Amino acid sequence: MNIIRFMQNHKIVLGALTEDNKVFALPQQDFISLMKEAELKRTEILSIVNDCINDSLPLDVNIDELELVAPIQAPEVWAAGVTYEKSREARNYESTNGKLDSQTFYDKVYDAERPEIFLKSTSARLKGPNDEVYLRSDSNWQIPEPELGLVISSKGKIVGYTIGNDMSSRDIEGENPLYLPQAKIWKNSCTIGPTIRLAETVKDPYNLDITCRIYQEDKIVFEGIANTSQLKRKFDELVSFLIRDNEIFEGTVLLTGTCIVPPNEFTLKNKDRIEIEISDIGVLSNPVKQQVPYPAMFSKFID
Ligand code: DO4
Ligand code: MG
Repeated sequence: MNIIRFMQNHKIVLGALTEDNKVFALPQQDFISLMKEAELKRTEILSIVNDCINDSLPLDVNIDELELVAPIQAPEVWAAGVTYEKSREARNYESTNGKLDSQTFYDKVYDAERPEIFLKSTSARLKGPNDEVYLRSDSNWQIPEPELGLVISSKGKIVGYTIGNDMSSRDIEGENPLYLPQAKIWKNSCTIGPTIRLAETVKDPYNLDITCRIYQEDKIVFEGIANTSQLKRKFDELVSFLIRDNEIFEGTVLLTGTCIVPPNEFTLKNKDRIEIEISDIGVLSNPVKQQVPYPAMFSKFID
């Protein structure tokens, strides 16, 4: 069972998408209301959704015709890093210009007990399916990071899975790891969607296929495939570090790191299109837009 949000008569409607692709409108305002209702009734979200569906008829629409928006207005999106070997290799390459001769911060964090976790986005910044992702004007090396996202409760319970794009600037991060917030957060640098797969309906979250395709003028210029079985850590382990001595809000999303990195010579371009597919969740598609250079009045601060 997947949860979606879609536009209907200029309003956002919460919906359920069943295994046989039927769409039902749900009475709850949003996914967070559904989470709170389940907690209050001490039941699972799936059982509330099933009760609603059993009492109604599917909409006379095809899922492909719906205008989907981000399935949850997550108060915050956090992200884990260097959780896959592939990410460690890429980080080492960009921070040493490919001339690796000693252990890096990335090697250390890959093996350390404490994972890397950083704030990626907030509700007001977060974008969804088909929204544009932007390219920074002060970076020449930018890539999408296709990641499985965990939807969690304020107590850290994993209630669902979604797809996230952790857009990243490799040259800014590679120059100095202290630039991480600028390499990760800018306008339209994080999208999630198109659905939330309810945790109760995922057989094995450590066996989900992740595919990333990048199109230039409708031709595939990059395709990468991975599986969550390659993850170095456990999802509960990542969540336990996120919630440790922290205040986490209902419906927070935690991205679990990337295991697909385009070749080192690749950078995204204006008008590219990124597709990230995860089995049982769907395809998150976003066009790419180059940000205009920084206003001239501030250019004296930039080379
Ligand atoms: O250390 C930088 C971030 C790594 C990251 O975002 C990832 O591995 O997905
Ligand atoms: Mg990432």
